[in-house]
Amino acid sequence: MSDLVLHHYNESPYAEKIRALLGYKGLNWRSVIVPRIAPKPDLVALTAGYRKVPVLQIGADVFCDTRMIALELERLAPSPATQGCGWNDIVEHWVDLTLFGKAVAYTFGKNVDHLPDEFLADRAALRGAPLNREALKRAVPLAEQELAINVAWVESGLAAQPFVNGGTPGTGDFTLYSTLWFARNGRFDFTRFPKTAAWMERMKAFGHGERTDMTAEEAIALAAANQPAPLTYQSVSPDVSGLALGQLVSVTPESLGHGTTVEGELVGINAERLTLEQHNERVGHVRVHFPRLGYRVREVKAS
Ligand SMILES: N[C@@H](CCC(=O)N[C@@H](CS)C(=O)NCC(=O)O)C(=O)O
Repeated sequence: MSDLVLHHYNESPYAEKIRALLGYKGLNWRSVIVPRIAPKPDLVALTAGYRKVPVLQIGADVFCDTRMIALELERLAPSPATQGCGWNDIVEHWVDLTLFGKAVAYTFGKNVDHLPDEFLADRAALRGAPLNREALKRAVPLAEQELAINVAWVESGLAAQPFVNGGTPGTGDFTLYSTLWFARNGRFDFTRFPKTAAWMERMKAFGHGERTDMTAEEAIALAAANQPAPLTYQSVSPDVSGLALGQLVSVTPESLGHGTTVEGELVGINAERLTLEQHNERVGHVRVHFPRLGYRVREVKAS
């Protein structure tokens, strides 16, 4: 049975990034389905409060954010490699900051009549700003136009090479693929972009690896039965920002993170990642790992 437990839901594009990466690396995994909206009591018991998906659990270690998960998967299964080329970071950054928002505006706008009120209220809370059905519908033509301009860049890039990364796919390919997969689920027309459409078929052909269902209770029992593994990286303490091991810190996603700050004792930190330790009755001691990129970390001062 696989040690890898992915907490996710099927419709999530960021989860699709990791499912496709698991497929490319030929890994087996266990699947725990998380609700699409808060409350998510089982997930947050494991994550110190982080509610987004996907989350990867290995025993009593919990990896939040696809960048962190991709780093861990590369460590566990270095071949075929997906990290190491500088363009991957640039592509991921462009997708996360620019393209993803356009794909969401397009797909949500197209499907808004099928989205329940509770879903829109939940996402509005994450944005810290209201979401209005009519405004979402009105945003579709512009989002479609902007998506098309961005996909045209991809189309010209893919004229020269089979993958964004070159001859084989890198993390940039997986991030871009999952965002365009989401737009395709919103019926974005890729027939205008044959090279991109063919690349998407190549990415899809990697599959998802072998997936076995697991309940949230089983995942929590697994965490409770294990101790966190020794850290696999060297901490730099204090780091350049002055944060030091042993401090109580808060971690907040930079985007769509309204009301989602988590806190814990800092037990590992360097320029790439950080680790919080937390304890609760349901899961015992767990370590929660975050990337530095995309998160604001602050010391929590005792009041
Ligand atoms: N930077 C995060 C983004 C994750 C993210 O935004 N996930 C979406 C689903 S695709 C989410 O969690 N939305 C709110 C929710 O499901 O509660 C990552 O790379 O994992």
